[in-house]
Amino acid sequence: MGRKLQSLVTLCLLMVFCCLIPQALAAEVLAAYPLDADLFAQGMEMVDGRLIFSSGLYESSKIGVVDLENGQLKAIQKLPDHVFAEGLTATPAGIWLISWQEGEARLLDSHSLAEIRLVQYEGEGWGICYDGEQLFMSDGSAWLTIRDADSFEVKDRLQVLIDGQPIEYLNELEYANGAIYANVLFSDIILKIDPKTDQTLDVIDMGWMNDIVFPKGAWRDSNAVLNGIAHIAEDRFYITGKRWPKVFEVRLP
Ligand SMILES: [Ca+2]
Repeated sequence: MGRKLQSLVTLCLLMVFCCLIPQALAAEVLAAYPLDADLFAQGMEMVDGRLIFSSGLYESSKIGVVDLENGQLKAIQKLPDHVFAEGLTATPAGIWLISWQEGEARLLDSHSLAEIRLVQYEGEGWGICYDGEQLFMSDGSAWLTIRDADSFEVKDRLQVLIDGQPIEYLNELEYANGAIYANVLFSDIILKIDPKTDQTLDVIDMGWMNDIVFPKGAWRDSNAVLNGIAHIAEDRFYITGKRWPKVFEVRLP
């Protein structure tokens, strides 16, 4: 199946599932903060009260802390020009930051964000999260690779399913309240996944946010898609996207 047809099938499956479950529209915006719209959101996570954010693209990839007062990234650590930064997640040893096609994962100091260690891995890197014991990493497919949080070695894989059907293009991830939240590229949807059963618990449709982020007439970059989930506490999360001018605090089911 071609890539376009695959994404169409994925989208149709998600839309059907959305219609079937009433809680699919239960997200609620609590607050909005400015964000530098040049940033290319790839990973976002709250670490010791700071919103850590990675921004992609070759020659301009970086990681830093979002200043919610002015939307600028501060305490920036730039990545080498050949690296396209992707997702990030914090572990007791430091913050893991992965890359798209370079096979490089960096362990960074949780405070300074300075590089501690570099490891190589096979395949693509899209999103990553940590459940307190192990890492879950997406690569654009329906599979999540489970990795050791210290060595980054592969331990296992799980395939994300809705009614037995694999859901591709899993992107930015976040672990919260016993579930993995996953952005799905080519959609406005966040999946809530049970890592123990591989099954999708909820499909959260965030498409209604498009009119809030980009009101009628507002310029929108062609790359501007939902891609950024960071758990704050309980059911509250920060949500953003690539080239979005705002970060939103929302409640997710
Ligand atoms: Ca995240």
